Amino acid sequence: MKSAITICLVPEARLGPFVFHDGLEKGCRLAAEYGFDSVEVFASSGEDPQLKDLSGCLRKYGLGLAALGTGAGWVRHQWSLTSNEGEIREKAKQFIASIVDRAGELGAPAILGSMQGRVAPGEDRDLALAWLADGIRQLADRASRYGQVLLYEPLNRYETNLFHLQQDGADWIAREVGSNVKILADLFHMNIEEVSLPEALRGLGDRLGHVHWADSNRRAVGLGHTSIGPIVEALRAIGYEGYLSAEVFPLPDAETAAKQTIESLRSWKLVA
Ligand code: LER
Ligand code: MN
Repeated sequence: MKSAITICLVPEARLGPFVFHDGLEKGCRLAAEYGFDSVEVFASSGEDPQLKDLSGCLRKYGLGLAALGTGAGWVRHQWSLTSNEGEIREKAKQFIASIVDRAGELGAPAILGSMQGRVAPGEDRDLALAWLADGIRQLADRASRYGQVLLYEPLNRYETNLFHLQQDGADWIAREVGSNVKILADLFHMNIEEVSLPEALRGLGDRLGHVHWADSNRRAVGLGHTSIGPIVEALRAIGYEGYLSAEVFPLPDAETAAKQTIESLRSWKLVA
């Protein structure tokens, strides 16, 4: 498996669950210093000027790009693929598409998390899911131009009313959307929703495409109460070889969160 750590380039998400918030250069330098294989970047948009420096930064520090997040479209504009305004859904799709392009050019996938949105009050759930399926299909198709998948992330009940359980999300994708989408399993959301984290991961099998490596309280793994051993066993049992990415709060500070994360990955022999 491969290690990753999050860098947030969006001032409005300063309080969000990302480890590094002080620019791309410093985030990449620290990621490399702590021994991470790669970074996951949360940018303002596909046109974020800082993304122009990304490939140079990755090269300079010998890092890979694990994924690009798309949630800034929600944080900054409240756009989503399930808005009941067609114009907003279109803006959401274009926003994500541009990040799919930037990620694809750098050989990485984009993440559909917060931008999935939710069924609006009074709106028909089946209609909202049809909009979502339509959006995901188009974006997954776009990702395929770069040989990439789209990562779909089930979120906890406080962030969406669409899919909370890994299996529900993955089954719906298989049934209604089709291929070229993998599931992003965020251990923080799973801790709120799943009966058993390891069983949910086993159930995903090769549909698992990315992991947000977070403890129960969304701190670095080891600083909460999630039982990691059975999760590690499950990841090995399904032959997962992708990224374990620290999407956690910089608590008590970014350096400690980074150090604790890489130590957790090494102590379970998940990375070298
Ligand atoms: C949001 O809570 C989250 O987990 C992100 O990865 C989604 O964009
Ligand atoms: Mn996440």
